[in-house]
Amino acid sequence: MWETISDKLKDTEKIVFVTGAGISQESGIPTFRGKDGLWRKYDPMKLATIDAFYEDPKLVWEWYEERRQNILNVSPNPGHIAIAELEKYRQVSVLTQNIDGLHQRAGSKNVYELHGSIITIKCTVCDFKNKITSGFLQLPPLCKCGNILRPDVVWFGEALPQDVWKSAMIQASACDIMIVVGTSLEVSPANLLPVYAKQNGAMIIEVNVEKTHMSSSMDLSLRTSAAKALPGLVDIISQVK
Ligand code: BJW
Ligand code: ZN
Repeated sequence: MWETISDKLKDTEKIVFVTGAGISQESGIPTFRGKDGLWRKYDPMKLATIDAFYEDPKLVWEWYEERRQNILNVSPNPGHIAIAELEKYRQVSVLTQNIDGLHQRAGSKNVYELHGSIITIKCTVCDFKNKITSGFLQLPPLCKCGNILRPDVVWFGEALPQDVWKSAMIQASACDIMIVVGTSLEVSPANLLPVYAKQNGAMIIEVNVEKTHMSSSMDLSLRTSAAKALPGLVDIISQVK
């Protein structure tokens, strides 16, 4: 199998990774859907919409604070590290739906956070936006303008940050290979990125422990975990030329 891949990987310069919760699962961060997924335990409509936030900002903040603490206590795994390593050999961009910052902590430079970041806050009213540097004395925290601060993440029904989304579409449409890692591809518009890549003739490889509804459109599906598959895959890509 590796021989077939390496043959196809010759002459590929621009590599785009599209990543989802599955890549951070082996770091100890739960995914959303599937067996131990967050949405099995919690109702997304009560935690991940702006209406839910205004209904009970303290509850939503407590949930994000608990997740933020967990995220700060875990480390990037060999999957994140392999992607960062590939930057030494190829032009690499990471289009991630994750808000955990683990790609950046692994050393990746070109990371586009499609759904925002759990380590950033923004005001619900004014333009204030900043990194969270410590815990909060009260939840919900308040902005200097007196209004409620919120996590800088994208909830259901909200638009993705337009500059990030525009760049992501450009990267997806211009890559030679797209490697789709650990995402169910259930959530739009991020799940359009492989479609843009395919339309522009890129080879698409999926790394996922389970089949997704787009698996049949992939050029190759590696049915294994990100931390197991990516170091080997990246090794092959960096060696062929
Ligand atoms: C492994 C592994 C291992 C496990 N190794 N693999 C009907 C009603 C209302 C809305 C809609 C609707 N129909 C469509 C919509 C749009 C909606 C949507 O797509 N909903 C679907 C669920 C149906 N999308 C939106 O609302 C988006 N906005 C939008 O469309 O705006 C339109 C607009 C335009 C202009 C103006 C205004 C509006 C926004 C989507 C935001 C998603 N937000 C969340 C929460 C972010 C913050 C937070 O983390 O709390 O983002 S939801 C959640 O899902 C999170 C994720 O980023 C996202 C994707 O999940 P992901 O990463 O794919 O994770 P999983 O769990 O689904 O999959 C994990 C995969 O990994 C699995 O396949 C496993 O097998 C695999 N895996 N371990 C490799 N070790
Ligand atoms: Zn404000």
